Amino acid sequence: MTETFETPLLDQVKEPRDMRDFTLDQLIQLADELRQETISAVSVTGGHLGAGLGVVELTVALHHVFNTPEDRLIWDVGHQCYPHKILTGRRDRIRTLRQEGGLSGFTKRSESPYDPFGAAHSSTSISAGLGMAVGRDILGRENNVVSVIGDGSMSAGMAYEAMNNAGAMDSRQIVILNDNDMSIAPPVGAMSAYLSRLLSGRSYRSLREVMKQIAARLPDPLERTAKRAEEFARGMMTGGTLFEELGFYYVGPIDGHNLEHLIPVLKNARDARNGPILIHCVTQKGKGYPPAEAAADKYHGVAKFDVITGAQAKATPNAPSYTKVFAQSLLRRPPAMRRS
Ligand SMILES: Cc1ncc(C[n+]2csc(CCOP(=O)(O)OP(=O)(O)O)c2C)c(N)n1
Repeated sequence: MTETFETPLLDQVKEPRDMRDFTLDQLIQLADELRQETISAVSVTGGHLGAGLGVVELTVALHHVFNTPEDRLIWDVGHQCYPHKILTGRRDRIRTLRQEGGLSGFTKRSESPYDPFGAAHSSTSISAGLGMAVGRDILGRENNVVSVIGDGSMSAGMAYEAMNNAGAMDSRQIVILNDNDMSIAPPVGAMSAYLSRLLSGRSYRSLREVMKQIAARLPDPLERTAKRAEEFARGMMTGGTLFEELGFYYVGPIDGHNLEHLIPVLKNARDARNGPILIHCVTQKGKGYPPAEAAADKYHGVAKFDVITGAQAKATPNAPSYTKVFAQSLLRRPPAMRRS
């Protein structure tokens, strides 16, 4: 069974420029409509749901604040990009997700100029963003580069290789750490424990605190006042974060579902003129859809489902698994092609 819903604001957004002048109230309503549309689409296609629901507000805020596609927006893994696809000219095809001839379930460069980086592998977005930032600097351009990476993906080696280089090169780049305390399943390991400690030591920062913190990165003439603000803000912190030690300017944690907070923080990050910035956003995977919020895996990947009950379609009995078909197809290849 499906739910009917109205989407008067989403209907007006063919591309992100259509929402750049929206008021805060309109953006909040747009996020609600976008969430409904995402749930509705995935209920008929199946696919990744929880991650996309967790970044609905972030997606709205990013496309509102940044001049995409000129500003590059890179989604790590890309499995959370369905709301992004809906806002970037692909709403009419969103119910073809992952179908033959339809939209990809990940970001895909050939699909849209709003997808500057094709993904599916995790943990590559900071590295890709750094490459784009350095390229931009060489070409003397001004566009922003924003990478959104989850806490799960932040635990892989490539993210650290990228931060190692980003901190040293000091290129202007924004990284948003989307911390929902979930990977495909609940996360394990030292990084997850570290982020939990970071959060428990610092409740959400108030908007005022975060603005003071980030003001230090704004260009002159604000700089002198900002420097004092920075000292004030830093004095309240419990010590350097890992990200600061690696050369990032750390901002947060902030509530990634609160557009009133997200928008000014993103605007300030956009207008900051130097170095890499990491904005620590706290979100909830599956946000706004009770069956997803209640599920142990937060509906990371789902079959088609009933929107009202959340019940997922059962797998077709005896249907072969993807990996089995893949393995059998490899085995059917002539022996010469099997040698690597
Ligand atoms: C190199 C690589 N390893 C493993 C995976 C499987 N995988 C898909 S999503 C994901 C992590 C998801 O966690 P997170 O980055 O926190 O994003 P969230 O889904 O919570 O938004 C992983 C490990 C992958 N896509 N690529």
